[in-house]
Amino acid sequence: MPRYLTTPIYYVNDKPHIGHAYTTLAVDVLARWYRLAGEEVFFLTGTDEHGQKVERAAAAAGLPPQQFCDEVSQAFRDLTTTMGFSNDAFIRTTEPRHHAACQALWRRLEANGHIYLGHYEGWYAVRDEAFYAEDELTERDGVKYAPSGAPVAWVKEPSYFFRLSAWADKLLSLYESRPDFILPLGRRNEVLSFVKAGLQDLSISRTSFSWGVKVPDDPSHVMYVWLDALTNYLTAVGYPNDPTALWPAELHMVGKDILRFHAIYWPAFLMAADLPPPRRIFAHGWWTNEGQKISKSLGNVIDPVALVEEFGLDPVRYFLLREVPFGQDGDFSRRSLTLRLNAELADAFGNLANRTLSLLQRNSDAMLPGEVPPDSLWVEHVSGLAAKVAQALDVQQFHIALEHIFAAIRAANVHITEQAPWALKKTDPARGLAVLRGLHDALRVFATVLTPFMPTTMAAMLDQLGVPDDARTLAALATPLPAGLALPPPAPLFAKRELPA
Ligand code: ME8
Repeated sequence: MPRYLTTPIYYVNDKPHIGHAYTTLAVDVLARWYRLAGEEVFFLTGTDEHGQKVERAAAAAGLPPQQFCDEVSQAFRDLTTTMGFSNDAFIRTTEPRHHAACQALWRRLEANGHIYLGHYEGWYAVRDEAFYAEDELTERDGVKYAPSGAPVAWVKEPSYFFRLSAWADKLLSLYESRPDFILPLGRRNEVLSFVKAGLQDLSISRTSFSWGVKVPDDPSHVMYVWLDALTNYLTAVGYPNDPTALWPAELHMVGKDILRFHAIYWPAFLMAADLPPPRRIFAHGWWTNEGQKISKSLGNVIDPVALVEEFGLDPVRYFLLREVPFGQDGDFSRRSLTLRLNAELADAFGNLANRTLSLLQRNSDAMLPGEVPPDSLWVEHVSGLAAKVAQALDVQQFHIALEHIFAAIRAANVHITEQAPWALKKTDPARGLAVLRGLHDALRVFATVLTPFMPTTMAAMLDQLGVPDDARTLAALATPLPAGLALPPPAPLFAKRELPA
């Protein structure tokens, strides 16, 4: 069965920023890694287009909601190209198939006795599209705020409810029986204490606006946008017609801000509809920009398109997953990005490749020398590398995967300096060629395991290494390239940049 991996579907109230690119990038690297390992993947992303927040944004833009959604959704689709994402599908919640899936799920929940009609009265934050209890709020200048900083307003209207209160015990046993259902563990513990404190029934419909999926048989209600949004993960795999082909999802990647919806509401909805919960929900941290919270009002939103234009796509992809332990919050700075590009990509890795390949041109007539005996110290760093990377990526630890790769690159740099193959040409040419062959083998491993992180640059490096297209997989690493393979002239792949002040 293909590995089904998802990103959140992004609100179309505003154009995409670096935070959105980050979540999808993480899933892209996983998807590319598993494909490189010969596995089938279904990688889904898309846009969340209903609800009061989007309805208001459309009104502010002076556009009919559908037209507004079409335009902003297209910007998210364009981002997948800008960032080199390899998603297999892109879902929009305004698609008719999604309305049908939501209504089918609603009917199932209703038939199973989990929905009742009542009256909602309480606090709601449109920015978060979330309900809050009184004791979660703080007050400033007469305005009440949710923990996220979003202002809340009092809502009073007829509403359908989902019997969430009945699911606390079943959720707790789900978390207990599957310790890696929510990662990282710190976040899992937060969810656990929230659920242990008791759950209230959830309002799942609204009557005060109309931009949403209509409740079956009661069109004066639209569904709560989170019930609608979460259902996208089922719609995309054919629910209700073909619900079992790809379900359950292997991984929902989300930001920490929306973990509660994914780890509490979503498994409860699914279990109530007799469907299995997903296998894992991973909540990553948030980026700040040069030490400041990223917000539109501060005017410091990072535009991924401009960033890629300035630094190049692969350095940006690399930096985002290298800089911060995945799961924790992190700070974006142009200085750290430049430092890593210069020191790690251009110096440590790029120079190693360039020196090795230039020496092979000169000392080996641009041909790959024969196989090297695995006697050198650094071989131990390289031979098990793919397995170490696989292990880290299976638990979404991108920074650990990259740390393993760069430890091996550092070892290879020590090796080339110690062996000095440029000098061996005169003193011991056979050994000189063996050293270069060993370095070539190592570079092939580095470029292969880095392909999911930096697909374009690593394809160019594999070209320079003369690796045939059909040998660019993890499995192919076990087969040495033939001696005599022609090596094209090398060119540097990473350009250093001035450090910003
Ligand atoms: O919440 N740092 O959509 P959304 C890191 N439609 N990640 C960030 C970020 C930051 N500063 N800012 C945003 C929604 N993100 C719902 C989801 S899913 C069924 C519905 C990322 O447009 C992070 O992944 O507000 C967060 O969860 C997502 O963008 C929220 O995007």
